[in-house]
Amino acid sequence: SYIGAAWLVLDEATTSLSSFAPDASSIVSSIKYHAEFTPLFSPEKFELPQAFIATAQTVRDALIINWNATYDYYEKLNVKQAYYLSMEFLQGRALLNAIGNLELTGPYAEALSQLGYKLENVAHQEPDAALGNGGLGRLASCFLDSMATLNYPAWGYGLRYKYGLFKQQITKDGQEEVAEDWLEMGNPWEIVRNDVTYPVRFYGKVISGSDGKKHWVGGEDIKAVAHDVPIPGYKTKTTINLRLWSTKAASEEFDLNAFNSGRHTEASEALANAEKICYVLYPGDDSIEGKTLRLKQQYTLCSASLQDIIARFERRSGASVNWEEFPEKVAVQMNDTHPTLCIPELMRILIDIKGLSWKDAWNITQRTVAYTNHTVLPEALEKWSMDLMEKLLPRHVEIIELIDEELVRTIIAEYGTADSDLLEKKLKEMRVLENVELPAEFADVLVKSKEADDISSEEVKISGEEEEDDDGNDDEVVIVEKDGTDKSSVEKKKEELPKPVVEPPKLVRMANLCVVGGHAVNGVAEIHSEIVKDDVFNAFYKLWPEKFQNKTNGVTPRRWIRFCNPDLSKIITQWIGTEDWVLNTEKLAELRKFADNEDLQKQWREAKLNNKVKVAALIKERTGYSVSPDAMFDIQVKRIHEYKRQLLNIFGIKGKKTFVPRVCIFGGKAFATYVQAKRIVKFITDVGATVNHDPEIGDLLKVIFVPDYNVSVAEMLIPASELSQHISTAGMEASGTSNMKFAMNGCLQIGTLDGANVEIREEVGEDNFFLFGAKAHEITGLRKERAEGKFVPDPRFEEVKEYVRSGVFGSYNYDDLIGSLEGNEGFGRADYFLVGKDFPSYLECQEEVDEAYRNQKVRLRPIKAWSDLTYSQLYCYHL
Ligand code: HBZ
Repeated sequence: SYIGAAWLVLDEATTSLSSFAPDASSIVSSIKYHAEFTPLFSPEKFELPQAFIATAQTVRDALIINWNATYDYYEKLNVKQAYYLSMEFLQGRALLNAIGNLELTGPYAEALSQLGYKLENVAHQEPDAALGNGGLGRLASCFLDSMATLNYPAWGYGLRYKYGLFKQQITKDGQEEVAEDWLEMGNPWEIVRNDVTYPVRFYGKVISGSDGKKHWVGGEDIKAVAHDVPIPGYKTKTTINLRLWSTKAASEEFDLNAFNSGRHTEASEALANAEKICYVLYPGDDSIEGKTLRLKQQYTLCSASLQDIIARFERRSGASVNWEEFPEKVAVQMNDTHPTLCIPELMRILIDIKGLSWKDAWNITQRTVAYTNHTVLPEALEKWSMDLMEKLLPRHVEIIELIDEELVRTIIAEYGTADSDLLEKKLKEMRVLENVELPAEFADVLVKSKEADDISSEEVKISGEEEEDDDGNDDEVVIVEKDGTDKSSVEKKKEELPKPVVEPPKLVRMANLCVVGGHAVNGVAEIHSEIVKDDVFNAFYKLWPEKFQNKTNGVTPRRWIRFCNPDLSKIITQWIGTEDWVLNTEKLAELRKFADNEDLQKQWREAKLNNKVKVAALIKERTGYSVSPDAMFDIQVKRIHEYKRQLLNIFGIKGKKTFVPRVCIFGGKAFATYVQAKRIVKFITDVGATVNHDPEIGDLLKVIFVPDYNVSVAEMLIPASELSQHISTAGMEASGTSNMKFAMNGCLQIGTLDGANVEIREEVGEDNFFLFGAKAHEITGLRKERAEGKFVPDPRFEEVKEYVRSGVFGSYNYDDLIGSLEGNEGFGRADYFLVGKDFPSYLECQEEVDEAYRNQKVRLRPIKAWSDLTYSQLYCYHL
């Protein structure tokens, strides 16, 4: 390890920082003070929205005391700091979490009641900070909570998007997206740092100076402005920082002359251009403008954060800056490939600005940077067009070309030139640049590999994009975008037109750059990390096995049990006899000895029922449907994606023969341009609309789609869950994190052997995990079998499809949805995710679930379902 003892766990922080323990009456005074003197609304009114803002401002005061003290402490000790760079932080609400971590929930509840309000109602005023899509973003937020709680000197860096993840509305046409203006009422948590700004440059050109240095000149400069969000740890004074950048025009961009002569829009164009970089979380990037904007976002995050980190390092170094020591003071963790530009940016700053040699800069960069992978789908690994990158970031492309060149040298040194086929294969697999000719110096040795390169055009797609359909119709073909989000686009095939000869696009493979440029690569669950080594990055693993690690995901037990499920938390604390489990989830195992205790079982069921009653009210409010809290609450909430197989779940409801009363709850957002995912949403809501009104079915079955699933909705649903579904095609889900949250809340799971399900099953025991489906190592063979026409679908699967086709669920044409589950490789998606294959074993497994639910007393011992996958074990990068 490069890290050694430079990492400090600041235990001392818990004792050396100042204390802040106000009582209810002083909280009342400060709420009144903020309502009057720092209002974001009219100070004359004090209704719920004002109560929330003023309350949050008082909490922020408390956080600022600890936040400043924590920072001073790091500064004094000049500790090594970890920086988690992420394009996404899915924070959710902050109020209850903050006062919970500060152990001030009681006094705050009391203070608000003196002012005539219930804490819960005030807390519900807060909009979710949804600066993320799903698991990856929520993980970043959980990680910050855990780092603060464990007293690790760490910071998060991200972007302050004006609009978070869209609000999902369900209409008769399915999902509709509406802008989420989460900042509409102001953000009481952030500290706007007009004193912390950095220039960020785009475009321009590179010139070689007479000093032998490269200079990146011209182009356009914008300014990144820091917004700090204090992140408190639990039962510690450590309060770390989440620094989010917004963008502004560099000073003096406002053209007063243009404005005065009436050209108002033109005058402020530069301002608007700069600000729009941080407008939306994930700009649609089907257009070149959208792609440019996304790349600008990524570079803004990397450039501003690194300038800030470097400035801090220089300041703490005092008079003598020793760059060799940089990796002893700084760890940069890249959350997926989105912050990959950190690598060329750090190189650029070290070489062009600080004057270091390439060799020294490369050594420092590699020792500083590490990469977490969150996906194994090859087509989901980000690739950027070199043409676009060359225009936007010309100096970075030069650096990337040199990194690629060094890598080519390493590969040649490793594999020699004797076996040219092998060498070619390795180069093709490992190079950072794709479809780019090798530099001239390698031409002699590699004539053959060059030829192979010319014909290579690895299209990034899941299904046969250009293949002929069976029926020759002008069918839609779904293509998964190359950067791998769930935003497949739909393209009409243009048949009969002669195909123009197109040069394959020159691309930068960001994941390869991460593996080459960093010292550690981690997967997010055991099985995933194995796939990373054996498959996705196998060539790199063979070259540098020491770089590859596993860090199974985790979740913060504060937000995900202690605060979201107070009833259950009380029971746990009562039986274990201490609340230590909130910090050390291993302790939950102690509950197991009381598993069969009648009193505990009774208390447990009551707490669950209480939570179910609350969810029934939520469902009524959001959908108008009434559900019975006595039925089994069966939940699948996650982004809508074909690989997560919401279709298997909804088809399975029809396929099953026996039935215990169930409320089947779905929730999740489909990426705005992912047509197939949106069809799935429409289908689920159509099934609900039919089933839920059928008097013969009554309380035996309800199918609910909870609109606008987000962190706050998850905090309500998870405590009320009895069965949760984690049913992705094996090998596809990197880890999953909601599976852990459900397990922690005493919910049983049905799932495949995928992601962290594998570890959860080991933990909770086979009896408490309903396992079905093909295993990861079988998937390739099964797809091949299918392509060869050898797959014979189960009649029950055929029956369900027929039923859907018959039009019972309304007039919408479901041919495209069902088409995706049919055929062999020659037709559409050919059930790429093997819904049909796993259908029979899923049904059988669901029968077992029903059986277990019926005999609840014997089989459902929720205590056994606790996960003690501890957070500390999960997330200590580099320790
Ligand atoms: O990251 C998720 C994985 O699907 C899930 O299995 C894992 O538990 C979680 C945390 O490790 N991945 C994502 O959420 N990915 C994205 O949201 C994403 C966003 C932008 C992209 C690509 C992926 O360009």
